[in-house]
Amino acid sequence: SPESPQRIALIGAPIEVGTSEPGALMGPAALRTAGLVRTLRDLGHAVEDRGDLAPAGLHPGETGLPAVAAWATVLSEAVEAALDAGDLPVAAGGDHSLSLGSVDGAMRHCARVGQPLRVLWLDAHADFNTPETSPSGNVHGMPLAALCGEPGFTGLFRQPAPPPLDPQRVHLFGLRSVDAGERALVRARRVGVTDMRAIDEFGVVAPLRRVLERAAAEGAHLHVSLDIDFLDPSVAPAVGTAVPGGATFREAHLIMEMLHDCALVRSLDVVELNPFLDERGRSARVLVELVASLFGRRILDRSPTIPEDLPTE
Ligand code: 4U7
Ligand code: MN
Ligand code: MN
Ligand code: MN
Repeated sequence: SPESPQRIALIGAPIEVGTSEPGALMGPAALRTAGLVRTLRDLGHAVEDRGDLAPAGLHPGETGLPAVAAWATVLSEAVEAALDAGDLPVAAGGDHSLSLGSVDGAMRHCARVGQPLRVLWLDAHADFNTPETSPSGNVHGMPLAALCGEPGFTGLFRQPAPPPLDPQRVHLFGLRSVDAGERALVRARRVGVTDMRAIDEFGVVAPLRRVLERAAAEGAHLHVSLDIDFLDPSVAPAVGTAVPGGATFREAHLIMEMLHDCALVRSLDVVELNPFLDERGRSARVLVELVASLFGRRILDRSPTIPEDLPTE
């Protein structure tokens, strides 16, 4: 059992209006089938599966910004309510437009209790396109730009809306695919970035430690948004937008273990799993294993020891 059992609210958001590749709406079901709830309970947590959300009045097959806004609203309300009740919401997607709702909900909760919010975005992509810069028009490539108050997103959020997210409080981790327009925006807005080049050079530990130290220093609420394409596609093939050169299985686990140890994570998204593209449930299982590490699974029940008989200089 973990040092600190949590109350976890699992919120399914079978949303795929943000992508042109169908299949992501099966994500929550696949994560449940892979044992997400059981795994978290086995770690000693109290898990309440709230089932899948369904925006009222949204017709199946409805697309475009109104559909995205309907999802953002129900998810924002669910995440905010969970946080207000002291639960740790895990939003299971669904494509990454899901974060428009989950991060919005976290922003509202944090504004009310006066806690600073930081966002760790584990993703191959920056997801900082606007309708203007987007080469695809797919909203799952835009959530951070919308949350950070870039123009072109009117009508997306519940009103009255809190002030937009400060881009300097967002950290992109694992970045390796950026479009020309969003590249300029990421730089101009001074979004925090650890790209794959930096991970190749320094590993995941030093850059992540720096991010977590900043968050710890201000007692922040850390929201983690885990896009499955952060992982190398050889580890998790169930992705619509695969980019080679991603995080390895062990790099990803080490990140999750560090996130557990820092005890700052207060809300989580697990997004972009496309079970239609999976190989016998492999990617869904990898995601469940990663979430388990984030919630306290460790290889042994004690801290690692460095062998004493290591040769010394
Ligand atoms: B994901 C892309 F052009 N940048 O905007 C776009 F490469 O949530 C991909 O990170 C976005 O998976 C990927 O369409 C969105 C593209
Ligand atoms: Mn993404
Ligand atoms: Mn991505
Ligand atoms: Mn994707």
